[in-house]
Amino acid sequence: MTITSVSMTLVVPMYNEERRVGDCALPLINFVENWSSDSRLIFVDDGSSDATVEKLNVIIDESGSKRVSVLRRPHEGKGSALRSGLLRADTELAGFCDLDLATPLGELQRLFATSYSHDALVIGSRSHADAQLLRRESKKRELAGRAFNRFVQMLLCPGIRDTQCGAKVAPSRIWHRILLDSQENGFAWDVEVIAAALWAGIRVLEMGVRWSHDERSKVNVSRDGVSMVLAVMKLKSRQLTRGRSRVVAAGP
Ligand SMILES: Nc1nc2c(ncn2[C@@H]2O[C@H](COP(=O)(O)OP(=O)(O)O)[C@@H](O)[C@H]2O)c(=O)[nH]1
Ligand SMILES: [Mg+2]
Repeated sequence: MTITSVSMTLVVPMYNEERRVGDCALPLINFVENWSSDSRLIFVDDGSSDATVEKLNVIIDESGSKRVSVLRRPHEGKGSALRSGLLRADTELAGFCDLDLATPLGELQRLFATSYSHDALVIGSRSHADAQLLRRESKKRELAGRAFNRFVQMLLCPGIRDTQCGAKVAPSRIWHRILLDSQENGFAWDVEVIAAALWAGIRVLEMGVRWSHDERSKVNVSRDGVSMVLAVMKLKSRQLTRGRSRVVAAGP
């Protein structure tokens, strides 16, 4: 059996991507076309104010694919976009990747295969010994990423060395379970879902991937870094509150 005979949903978040969508949409469509016939590709547009959706619709029409949908939503953030896409998955497996294909599609396929064979949330990692960084981020971004990870490991996700790589896969059943309680709309959403999985006793596997940074990133280290740190603190306080109610519910 090959992994592509399994059904999957691939979610791709987009925000003002008119410059990149032309290069990346067709490889994504072709990738999903190669999987079982009930597989789906969902582009979630997070209220782009440029021509992202118009350009994407032309590419989808030209491809002739019947597996692709575009979900348009008001601008709320990457986490909110991913949650709404993944909650629509009714296939065996579901996952997401960044539009710029920073994690190549071959690597994504490995994540799908491992998730299926291990019934786990499988997360791509740039900090695992097996990772291969083809084009690295700037020193400043790498340092900020490392500091953020130390903080996240201390508070919520011990042992997870990279929560932020934009490629994660799980059986849809697992996504539905860990997204039940999800509230984080921004870039800290990845931390929220990993922490929720660990909390629920779901297996989380970190897999080194080949990865390539695209300079046209929209993530701003200073602006987004501060809001991510604040979001992680909020997640921790929610977890502490839930921990207390768990103890009370268990009773003496
Ligand atoms: N829904 C949503 N997606 C976003 C937002 N910002 C970035 N993205 C998407 O998230 C993915 C990664 O963004 P990118 O700018 O490459 O950031 P990087 O993580 O620094 O490489 C791409 O698919 C973007 O379109 C946002 O505010 N909302
Ligand atoms: Mg990128």
